[in-house]
Amino acid sequence: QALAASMPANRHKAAEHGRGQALEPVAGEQIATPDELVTASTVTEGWSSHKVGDGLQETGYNASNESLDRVRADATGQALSTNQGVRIADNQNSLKAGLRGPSLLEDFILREKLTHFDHERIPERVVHARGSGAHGYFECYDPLPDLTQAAPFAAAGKRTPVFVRFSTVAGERGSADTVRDVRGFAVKFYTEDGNWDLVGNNIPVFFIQDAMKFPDLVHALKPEPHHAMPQASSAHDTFWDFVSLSPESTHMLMWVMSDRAIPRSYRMMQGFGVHTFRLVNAQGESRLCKFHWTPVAGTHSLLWDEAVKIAGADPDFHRRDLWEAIEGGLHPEWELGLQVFSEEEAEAFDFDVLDPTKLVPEELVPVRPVGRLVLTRNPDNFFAETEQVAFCTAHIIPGIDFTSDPLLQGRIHSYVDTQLTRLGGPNFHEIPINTPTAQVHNHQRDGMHRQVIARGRVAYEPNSLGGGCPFQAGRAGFISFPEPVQGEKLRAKPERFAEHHAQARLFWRSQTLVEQAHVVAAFRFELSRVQVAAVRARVLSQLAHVDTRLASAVAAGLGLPVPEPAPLLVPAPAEAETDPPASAGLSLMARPGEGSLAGRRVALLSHAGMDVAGMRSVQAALLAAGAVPRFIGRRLGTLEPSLDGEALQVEVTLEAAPSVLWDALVLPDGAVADGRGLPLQRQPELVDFVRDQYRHCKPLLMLGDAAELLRAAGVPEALLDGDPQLGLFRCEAPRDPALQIDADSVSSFIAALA
Ligand code: HDE
Repeated sequence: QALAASMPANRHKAAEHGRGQALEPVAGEQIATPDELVTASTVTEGWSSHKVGDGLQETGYNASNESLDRVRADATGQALSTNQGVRIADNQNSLKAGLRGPSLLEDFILREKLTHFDHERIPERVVHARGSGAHGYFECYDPLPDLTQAAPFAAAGKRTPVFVRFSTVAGERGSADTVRDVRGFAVKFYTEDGNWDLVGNNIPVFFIQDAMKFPDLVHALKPEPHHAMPQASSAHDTFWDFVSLSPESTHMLMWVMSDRAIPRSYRMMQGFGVHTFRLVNAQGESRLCKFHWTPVAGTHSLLWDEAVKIAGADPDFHRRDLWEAIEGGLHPEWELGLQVFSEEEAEAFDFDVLDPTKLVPEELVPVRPVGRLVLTRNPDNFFAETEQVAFCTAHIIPGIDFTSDPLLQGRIHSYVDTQLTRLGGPNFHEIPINTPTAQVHNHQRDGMHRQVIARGRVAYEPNSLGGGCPFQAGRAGFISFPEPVQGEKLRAKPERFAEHHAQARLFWRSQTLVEQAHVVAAFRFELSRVQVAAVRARVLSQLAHVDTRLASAVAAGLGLPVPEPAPLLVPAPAEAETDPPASAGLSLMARPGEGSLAGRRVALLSHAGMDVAGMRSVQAALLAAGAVPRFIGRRLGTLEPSLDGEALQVEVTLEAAPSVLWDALVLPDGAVADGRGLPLQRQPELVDFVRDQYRHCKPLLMLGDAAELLRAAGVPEALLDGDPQLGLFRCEAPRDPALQIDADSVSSFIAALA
């Protein structure tokens, strides 16, 4: 013990087994692991929620972070060492024979360093390679024991730690965030009954109905194999060839061509479990269920022109937004809602709930709010956490079960399988981010990168030599819902899977005119990139089943006539039977959110000669509302003020942060020319900035006369003095010595931005 205390400890080893024990384990004695500290009661007790009660602190106990503490390394105050713990004297020079001599093979320090470096990369995910993650918790509003025994829903106020990863699908690991694509929304719940992964997307339906087609879909979507283009884009022949020959994709295409596929932020998009899942209560009774995540910040998207430009200006736009929000304490939040229904109710729907190209309209089954997800902490290390996290649809816990959705059934296999290659073997569950907070004991042994040192001679069950341990948990363990199954072995689909257009039409009809215009523009853009004319025509023949106005608007943009609708496998059902006129929740506009400015970026244009005090009062109002106002100008550094003598530091330049990176713009009073006397309207970068703000419909606040600059930016004459309806505000108070800013204009501007 005395020796142990005097030795420099490797905190990983020491923390795992206790310092003395690590050096001198007692034979045959069970060693308490930190996991034993995490029991149901420590997770649940003392963390009631302000939603259900007493208004408590935001960041709670997070058991997943606690278990990661075992392996968190901090080099502060430490010497460099090799992986064997040998201190390194010189990290600048390799070992050579003489100053100019050849390097020596015996330089184990150089060789270890290069060898490790050579193997730093692991294969990227075959889909969803580009992603960003964060830690947080799920908090239940009300217990749901009548529906499910799943641990996260056991008690009001109970918090379950989670790790969440958002992603794009098609692009490689280094591709841009703002491409048109589906977004992944994967949540790992570390429950006391084991890990539950809800691996969803931001769109509630999918392209295909059967796992058998997934490799074909992905091969068609990914860069074409001969020249490896295009990156992170579906706008090419092979994708549209495949989907035009797969009418089941039509509904999903409507969503992907909508603004859902270019979200403003991960914090501002919905998430869906997509498949119909099963909830099972302690009595073994089961109901069917769809999962919905709804952002408290509301659903907001970019415009296509913004998305394209942001991809160049800041390819990490969504990653940065999530990171900065969490660092800034603006913890992103979603509400979890369930649509719960019985098998009998499902039978009565005119679509099959096992078909993942169909959603359950909220008019049929309302969404019941059951809890909230809050992201409170950024990862310490991107690779160790966000890259190595392994989400698997097979990871479910008592209370949750699968249905026979043929897409889900394939996924249950695929996710575990893919980790074997990506993470290098069957022990990926031992990578800290994947380790459950629940105890893990079984007779699985060995394999690449095994971490656990399983003690004793018994690695089989039944056994008597190990006292029968670990033993079967019986009713305390996972029991599959005994769904009755019968039928012939066959490769086929139910007939209701053959109808592909009714819900695509429902989606179209549920969009506002603006959203419809964006859908048309997206189809036009994508299809104009397609080279083979027959593919374009075939897509139009599918759209003709959805809506004639849609089909002809897209066709007009391509200079094509609308072709005959594609032949149908089963006759289209009579419209009145299938088509509710619209489903309110399908429009992005249906969920404006709580009206907060949290994390919204506002450019405060700064020029020599401006009224600094006025700008500062707007800055204060924006900060108070949770926005991120920054002074932006042509050059960094101090500006010479003319009106009030206050010096101002420009924080960011027009070049570094072009217009598309901002949600709104404030133009100062008093700036008509820059320090060189050049009028603002003759500075092209400034004019472009204002033009894009205006074109992208961003709120604009003028603290004085900005007519010349706006005119140069192409703003129509009638709007030069502002138009609140269009989000253009002009402070009424003229430039005056007291520098009073008209508070009404500022608050209208803030309201418009929210
Ligand atoms: Fe995935 N999917 N997928 N997928 N998926 C993967 O797993 C797969 C599907 C989704 O942040 C892969 O670990 C098959 C639907 C997300 O790490 C892979 C089928 C939905 C993520 C895989 C589907 C998803 C993935 C690639 C059809 C929405 C990222 C790397 C049968 C409900 C998770 C990996 C993360 C990742 C297979 C269809 C969502 C290859 C075979 C439907 C969010 O295993």
